[in-house]
Amino acid sequence: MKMTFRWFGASSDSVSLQQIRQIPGITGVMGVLDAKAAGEVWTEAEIVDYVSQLHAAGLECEVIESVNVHEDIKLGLPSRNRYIDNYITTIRNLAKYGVKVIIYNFMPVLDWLRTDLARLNPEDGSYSMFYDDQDLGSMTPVDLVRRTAEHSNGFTLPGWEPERLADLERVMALYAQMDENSLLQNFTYFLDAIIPVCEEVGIRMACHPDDPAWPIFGLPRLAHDQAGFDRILAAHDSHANTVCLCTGSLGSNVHNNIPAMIRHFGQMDRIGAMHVRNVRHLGAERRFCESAHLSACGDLDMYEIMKAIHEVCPDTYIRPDHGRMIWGETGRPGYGLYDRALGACYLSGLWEAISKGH
Ligand code: CS2
Ligand code: MN
Repeated sequence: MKMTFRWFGASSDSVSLQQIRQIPGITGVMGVLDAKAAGEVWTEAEIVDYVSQLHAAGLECEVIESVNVHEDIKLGLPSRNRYIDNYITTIRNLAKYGVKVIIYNFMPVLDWLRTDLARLNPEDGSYSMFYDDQDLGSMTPVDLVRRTAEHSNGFTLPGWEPERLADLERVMALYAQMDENSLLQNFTYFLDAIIPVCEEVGIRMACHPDDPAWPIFGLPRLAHDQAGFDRILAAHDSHANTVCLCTGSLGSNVHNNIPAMIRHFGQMDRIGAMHVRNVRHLGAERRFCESAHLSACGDLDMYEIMKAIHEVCPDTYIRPDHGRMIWGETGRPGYGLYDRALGACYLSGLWEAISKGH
């Protein structure tokens, strides 16, 4: 297992590389060129610049999260071929500098989404991200995007880049006629083009689940349960076509059994990376908040999760995912330092206990 931490780059993150390096057990970063719009080539010069900052800080950069997929690829528009060519160039460039895994998602229009980015937990004064399907029902996508941008403390959230959202209504309309099967066809077209290149250069693509783990705003979504990921993996059967198994995203849906999913995809050798965090279900089925990482704080059994990873994919990359805001920290929602650092140490502790108990 390699314990890593997400980092958005010197000008886009409130956390420094030195702070990350000082978290016990962290050996690398899941990195990104944050300024890049979906569809643009990541040049070698830009990659070298980024990776060498990490190396100078004593951190590895074997995982990138994310190279975002241009909307025209998901929509299957004729212009997709140009963006797929660019994606392939980026894959080749990243492979030259030691990258082994690229995390991405294939969610139409929106990346992960919450109805409240900073909900007070009255019992301890911390703030968590929160989702309630009933609240979502009373908002339009434009309302939601506006609220998200207003409450992001000046940061652009991953996948919520302004250029993608400026023409939100137009893009939403393009999906109006699209069902899951057509989206899967477009996904397959993309995988058929990129996966052979990944095999050639030694990169694994890891698809991140839909978050929350169900369809929203009537958009087709494919990646929120075991059957959905089975279809994605079968769409182009290759060792390079893998899952980024995010426990908190999949765990938002009470019907997903996370340790069982880890065993299922791990035994197939199709887990490219893990995001490990907890979630607390709040009574109604589609209502939850992000809790601290400990099993006792949420509804996922983190010991069982780490045990399943230990059993079926012990060499995978792991990172703590979203943290709460604690100790007065302000920063990019979900991506402060303190709670994620606590999460990383807790996960490393579980790992040590599991390893020694074997
Ligand atoms: C991340 C996602 O912050 C998160 O929850 O897990 O933004 C993830 O990076 C993307 O969906 C992957 O493309
Ligand atoms: Mn995640």
